[in-house]
Amino acid sequence: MKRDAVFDLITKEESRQTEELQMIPSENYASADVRQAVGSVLMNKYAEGQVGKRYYQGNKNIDAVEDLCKKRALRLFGLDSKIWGVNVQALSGSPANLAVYVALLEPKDRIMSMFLPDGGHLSHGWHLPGKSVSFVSKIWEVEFYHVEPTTRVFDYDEIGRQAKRFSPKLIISGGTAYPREIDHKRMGEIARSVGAYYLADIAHEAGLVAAGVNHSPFSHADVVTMTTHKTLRGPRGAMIFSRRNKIQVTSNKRITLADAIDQAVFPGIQGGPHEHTIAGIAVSLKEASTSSFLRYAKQVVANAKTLAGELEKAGFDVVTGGTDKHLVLVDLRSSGISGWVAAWVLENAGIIVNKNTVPAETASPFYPSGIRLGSPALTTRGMKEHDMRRIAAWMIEMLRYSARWKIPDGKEKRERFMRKFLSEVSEDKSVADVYKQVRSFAKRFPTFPE
Ligand code: DSN
Repeated sequence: MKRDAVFDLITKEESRQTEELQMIPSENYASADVRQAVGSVLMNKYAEGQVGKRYYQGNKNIDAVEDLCKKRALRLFGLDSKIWGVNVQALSGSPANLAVYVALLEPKDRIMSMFLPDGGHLSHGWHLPGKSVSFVSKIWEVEFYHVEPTTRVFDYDEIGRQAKRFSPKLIISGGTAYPREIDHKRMGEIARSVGAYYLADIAHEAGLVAAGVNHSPFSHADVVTMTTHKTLRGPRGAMIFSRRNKIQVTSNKRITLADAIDQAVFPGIQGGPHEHTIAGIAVSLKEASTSSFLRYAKQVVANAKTLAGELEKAGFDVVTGGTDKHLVLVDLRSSGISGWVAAWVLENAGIIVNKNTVPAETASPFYPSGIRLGSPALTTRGMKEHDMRRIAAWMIEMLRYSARWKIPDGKEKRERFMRKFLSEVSEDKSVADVYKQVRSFAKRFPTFPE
């Protein structure tokens, strides 16, 4: 029988992931063990409910897997199970955050979160003036805090003053494109000073926090959410840590935050959990507790700092002048380059980054002014600082090449430009030359950790 076309496409994607440089900071390579767990027979089972309290029969092995995952999660982050609970059933980061809002807030309550172009996340209630983009902003009243315009880092005194004026019930930190560490101590103090809960969303930094390379939010937050597939290097999934030692009082009941979160995930917003994913998370949590993961996490930061340094030396505007973690944001406006153009030129050269909005963004999210890049996946392949310098040199060459392409105004002109640009870039000799070098370089590094 002819092989299903899907498997040919998977083989092609395996080659792409091997031959190109994956530099999207939220992506990584999961190990063969993680992938084996996720592809296992656990996917055949329904398991609504909690460990030991399921609605369907036949869950003794599933219970053991989920229990192991929860214990490993608490151990990895050094948490006492009397003080912290963890839910590992949320399907990914956005449902995890939604479950937190459902658990802690009443409709119309106020949320204060990071402004998206300053590095925030859609699921923190993104909306435009008069237009709700994330559904979260239809249910809850969301106000954003901003970076200080010159330094492009947060001014915590100003966030504190804003919290006093706005009086939110929930303050959220974290996002996708803020290259500096969040001061969780200050955020926790601000939240307590106005009687708000503090949610630290460490989706991006989870692996760095687990390894102790970035600061832990746990002493300062009421709830911590994270995805499991970015720096933590597991399968696509999420975990919600919340306090058992904090009681939530609603009109007719008193329950711990941890119980409120469990109920919000199921039956609040989800049905059966994906136990095959939970098994993959459990495997990755064990991997993340090893000394080799600690070395990995340190190298992720060293590599990202090298990339930032090289780009800055070449005259590019690296937002905040560097990074404390795994990601680098480059504002291309002063170089006269569009983020959309740069991302496509780099893709044609085998370097995969994403176009991104930047602080004080003036363009649309589809044609934004910056690019975002990072080191987690390259570091998994064993690359070090000298490799980053080589990659940065290719990037700089391609960014300089990108400067010749200017996106015109007007829909029709723009569509004509896009067709011409994509066709010419795919045939350009200098781009093809870099692609050839990148491909032979990338193939020297194994993609998936042993
Ligand atoms: N899409 C993720 C990222 O790239 O940062 C966040 O959800």
